[in-house]
Amino acid sequence: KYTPRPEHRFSFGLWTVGNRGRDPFGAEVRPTLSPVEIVRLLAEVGAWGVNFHDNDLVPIDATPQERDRIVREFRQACEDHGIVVPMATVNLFFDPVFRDGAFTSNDARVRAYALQKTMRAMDLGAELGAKIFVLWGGREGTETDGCRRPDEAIKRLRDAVNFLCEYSLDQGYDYKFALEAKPNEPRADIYFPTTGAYLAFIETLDHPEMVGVNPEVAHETMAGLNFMHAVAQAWEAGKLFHIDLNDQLPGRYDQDFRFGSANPKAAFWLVKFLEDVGYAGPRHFDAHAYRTEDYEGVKDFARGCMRTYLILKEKAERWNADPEIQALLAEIKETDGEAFGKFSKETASALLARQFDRAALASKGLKYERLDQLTMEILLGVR
Ligand code: GLT
Ligand code: MN
Ligand code: MN
Ligand code: MN
Repeated sequence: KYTPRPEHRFSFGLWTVGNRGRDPFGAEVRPTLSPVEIVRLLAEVGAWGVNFHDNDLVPIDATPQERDRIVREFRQACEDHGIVVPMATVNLFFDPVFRDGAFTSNDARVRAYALQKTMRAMDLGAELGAKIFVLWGGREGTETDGCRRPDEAIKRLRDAVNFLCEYSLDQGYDYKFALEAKPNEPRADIYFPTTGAYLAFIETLDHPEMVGVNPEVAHETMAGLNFMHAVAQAWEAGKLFHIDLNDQLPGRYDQDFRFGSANPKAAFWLVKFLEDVGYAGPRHFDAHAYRTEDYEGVKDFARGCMRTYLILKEKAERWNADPEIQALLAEIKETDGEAFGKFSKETASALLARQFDRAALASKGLKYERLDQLTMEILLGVR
């Protein structure tokens, strides 16, 4: 019953299950898996899709011949195992050339190289069927703000995204771009620290309809924010093009934990939101296994992400069908009639003349304690 199926649209990046457990204080603990081996692993655990950065698949120094062979073998593996490629992205953070940014670098040659690398990554993704292109500007930020004015960085990013939208149209790729925010790490401060910042930026682009967001649980949580609220704003704006699911405790380093493992209640509200509104895009797990694990443990990790999602989805159905919860919601809704309607001279003067019994309005208990306890009892498995 909690078995992942293709219609659940669960995807993983090559860099997630392929993560070798290196951290700033220690070396890799797991051997390299080739992209083909990763596809096999994903099929074994029941995933639907695989995503990649250009260099997760094709090394940065590969020859054109090597590139073609790698792509051929990868495509074959995907076909053999029934795995699709919903999303592709570009690595603009690992190579030292990007140490002070890619699209926002002060060096015009670095900005040009970043754009070239991204166009090639778009070619690669399109060749394998990707329709979503994620841009995460991990190095677009600062340690010292002496280096450039942040508004200059914003203009440079706008120029780059505008160029890439035109390239996608010109090539007939039909990409939707999804911008991914993060407040810090690896830079001390990254530009566009939150999903909301990107939502405002998108409206200033030449083709806002082609660009949305890719919110990540960990990133909004690192900023101390309510992730589900950010997702809801993106959804309401028609901009939830992709989502990165994982988990994170606030105030820590970038943890990328198994989905639902740090704050299952927040994960519940998130799953309930996505399912209630009918989000139809990929459920991408941008997370990795603990450094204590071998590849059997990596499978436990990947299965756990999907299983927790499906358990929480079932809990959301249970919540929606619970008579006591529904009775409480109906009671809350009773006081939720039309507030003021559309503006007209008449509605405004009627509103100005209306009398309110503030004390009465403020005196009724809202029963949210009961509502939340019932939620907890569903989550804790006694209801
Ligand atoms: C990196 C980062 C993620 C981004 C990936 C896409 S790479 O792992 O931590 O949040 O989604 O570039
Ligand atoms: Mn991340
Ligand atoms: Mn991410
Ligand atoms: Mn992370």
